[in-house]
Amino acid sequence: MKEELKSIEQRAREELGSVKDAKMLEDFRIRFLGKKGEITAILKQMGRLSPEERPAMGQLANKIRENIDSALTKKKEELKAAAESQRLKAETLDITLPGKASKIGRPHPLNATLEDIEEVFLGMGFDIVDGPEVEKDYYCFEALNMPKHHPARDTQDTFYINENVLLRTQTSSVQIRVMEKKKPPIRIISPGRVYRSDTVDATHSPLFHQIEGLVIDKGITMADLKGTLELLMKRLYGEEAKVRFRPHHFPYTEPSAEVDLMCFNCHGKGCSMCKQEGWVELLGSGMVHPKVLADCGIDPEVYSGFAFGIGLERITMGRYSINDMRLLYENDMRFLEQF
Ligand code: 2NL
Repeated sequence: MKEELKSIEQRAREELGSVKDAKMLEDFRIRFLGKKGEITAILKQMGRLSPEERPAMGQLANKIRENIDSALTKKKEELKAAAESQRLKAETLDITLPGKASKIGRPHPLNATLEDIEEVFLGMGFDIVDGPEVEKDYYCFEALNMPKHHPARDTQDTFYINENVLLRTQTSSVQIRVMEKKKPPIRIISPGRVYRSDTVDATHSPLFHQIEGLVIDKGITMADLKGTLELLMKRLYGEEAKVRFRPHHFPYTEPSAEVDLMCFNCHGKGCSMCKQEGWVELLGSGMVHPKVLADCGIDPEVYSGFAFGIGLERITMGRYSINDMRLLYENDMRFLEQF
């Protein structure tokens, strides 16, 4: 029996040497140390021994069980360490490999211009307001002194949903909604998408963007309009920017003026960039028509105000010397990465 135990220990040590993974180790444990294992089988035969022989044999069996068990524990740790170092080896970082450059985004030129304009007006205490793009014709035309049959309402120029609902052609509609609800003083800008039934070319798109502005209070004059827009242009184009106000006509303002910027290229002399004009048209503006105020419930005898409309695409194209509007919508990275 003693020899059998010794030979079990001998075999156990040999076999443990060829154990390669956790599964083999578990098989090994069951075979030698398990309830139906070899050591247990020997212990079951103890009954055959004389009472004097039993304690020594029992001790030896237990000793061998402990030896095998501690060899197994050691093997278990070795396997664990080997697996760990295998894992670390597989995960090794090659810090000499060139990194992947992370592409950092940037504002689209239209958004960059919009954000700059918003900042100037926020600095002057204006609120930024939003409104529906699908609009009633009342807010887009009627309330702006363009009654039915006004030429600006031609279906050639406007996308109608039905007789009374359309895609807004300017964001003045948002400002009418504010005037209806809020009493002066009012200082707002309303940026957003607007729609016209135009065919796409270098300077036209059926969807474009506008920023309208409106100031209503007691004692507002054309001087406030000029001061505000001059400041905007100096902030956008630099202190040396020169603007001029040229008489114009809009149904919703009286008097009305278009605002031109002196050509940066020729300083007013005329060149190919300004089509020999010396000046480039930037935006339309004027003093809000008394009828527009009255229709919104604002007494034109007490209050006056100015308004203006800026085409975001036009300002952006001028600012970055972009000669084709379509570039602003195509999302070609080769174009956008230049800004
Ligand atoms: C342009 C420039 C303009 C306005 C928009 C406006 C808004 C209200 C009342 C009066 Cl609520 N006017 N906006 C004023 C002048 C010009 O847009 O070139 N439009 C065709």
